[in-house]
Amino acid sequence: MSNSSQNRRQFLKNTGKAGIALATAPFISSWNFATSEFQQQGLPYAYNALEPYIDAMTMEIHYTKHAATYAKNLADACVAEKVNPETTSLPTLLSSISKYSAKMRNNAGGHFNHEFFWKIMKPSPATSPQNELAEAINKSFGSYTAFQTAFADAAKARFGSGWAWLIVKADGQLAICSTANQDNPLMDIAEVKGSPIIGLDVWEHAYYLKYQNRRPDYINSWWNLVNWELANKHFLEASNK
Ligand code: MN3
Repeated sequence: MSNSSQNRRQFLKNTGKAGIALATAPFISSWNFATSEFQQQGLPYAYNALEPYIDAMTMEIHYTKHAATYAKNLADACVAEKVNPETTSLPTLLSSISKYSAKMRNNAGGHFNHEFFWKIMKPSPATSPQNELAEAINKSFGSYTAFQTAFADAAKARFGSGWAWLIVKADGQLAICSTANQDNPLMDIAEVKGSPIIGLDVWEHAYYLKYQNRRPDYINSWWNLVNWELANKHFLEASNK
């Protein structure tokens, strides 16, 4: 048995004890979503695991109320609009979201975005981008610091509720963008399209209890949580490396 599968088995055993279900596959592996990925997956860490940067109460409400509601409403919309999760992948649905209702758009986006968000954070991650992604960030933005500034600017400038993203575009280039509400760069209606590498929720529900109106402080803290190992996997998959 390989080390990683041993670690995974041990992790599943541990999280099983804690009563937490865990997604069984890397999140965007081949962009091939199983039926279950239309449903809310377990958080891969405890509500308080991202302290002090994101507080436990925010995580609990965000996961059990906000995100759970997107998943439930997505299921309802799939029934009403005859989308079969057994034959359609979530990214495929997002890529033709303009053909569906606002309810489908908001909740398919909301569900995808939050599942992505939980996994792109982890306690005590690497402190900067890794390997191929680090190289690509330096090439595209000059340095990690310059990238952080540009990403934070996009997150701060998103008026109202939405998300900031680092994506790989179809031409293989990295880009920073932001989307309103629960839209994302996989949607055919997105202004800037591409595959998400990292994404930050800048809805007030994601930070208000701890940071109130100080969105820039939340953004600044968030760098302490970015799962750069997973971000690099997203980058390699999205750019076919
Ligand atoms: Mn949210």
